[in-house]
Amino acid sequence: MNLDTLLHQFDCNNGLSEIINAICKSSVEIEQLVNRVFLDKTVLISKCIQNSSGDEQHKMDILSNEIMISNLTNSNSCSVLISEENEDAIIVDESHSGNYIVYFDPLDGSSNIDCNCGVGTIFSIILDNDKYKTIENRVLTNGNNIICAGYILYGGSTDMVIAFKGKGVHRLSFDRNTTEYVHTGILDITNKNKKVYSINESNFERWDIDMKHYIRQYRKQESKYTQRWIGSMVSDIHRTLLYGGMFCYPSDENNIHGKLRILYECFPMAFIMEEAGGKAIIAKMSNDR
Ligand code: AHM
Ligand code: MG
Repeated sequence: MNLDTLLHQFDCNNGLSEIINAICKSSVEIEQLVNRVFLDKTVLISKCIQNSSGDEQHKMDILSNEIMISNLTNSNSCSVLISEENEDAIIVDESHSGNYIVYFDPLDGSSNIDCNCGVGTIFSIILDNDKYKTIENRVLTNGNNIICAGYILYGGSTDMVIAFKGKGVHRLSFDRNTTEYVHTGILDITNKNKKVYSINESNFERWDIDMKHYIRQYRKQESKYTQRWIGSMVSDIHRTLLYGGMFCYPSDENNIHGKLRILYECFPMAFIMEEAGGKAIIAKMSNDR
């Protein structure tokens, strides 16, 4: 089954399938950049400026962001685009405007790209219900309004994982011969039982007492857990979905609000995890993050 058949099966209409196709098209273009990263190294991984989240931007981040914005705008299905790489929400011009707000991180994990580890594009989509309200009153305040979320992992192969509300999580793999995404499985974490915990344990001394206590349970010999940490969220979540286990990124003394961004990283991954039968929890939440 290819992507079009899947979208048809799920009655993705009113522009939703156009958005997903725009994200797929973007992923194919970003994939080509990722593949060339060492050949055009000086250009693609040159450091540029800090983005709105305070991270250093690579040229790759900027190009991936431009690709996403251009394809999503041309889908004629989005009213607002909210990117990790842009300070402000992008209001799509009336002539191209549609019914949905799309959130995305065009290239998560790009700080790892120099060592050829898997990086990814993360997205989530909500219906833009009331265009007469100001943008501040329309954006996502929790993950419950998400109708579709997913990621594309640019790894050994390029995989798209996509979740629709109430319809589970689907994995599609990019076939470079036919240049199509092909359905390669349904991801259900409930029957995956590898004992893996995934966390950047080098932050241990900076966690609060409860967090230290929680992780010590995994460390105990009798727990039989092993630890894995790629340091690229899309790769770490992908492994967790496929094998089971847990992933977390707690706040610490240096990152008092946590490192991961709630809109671009946490909400979409939590949505996917829950659709796959898993749990997503937030222990503490600051109002300003
Ligand atoms: P990025 O958006 O700048 O790429 O940062 C997010 C990434 C995640 O993919 C990953 O889980 C995390 O940063 C790893 O951070 P660290 O290596 O500092 O633990
Ligand atoms: Mg990111």
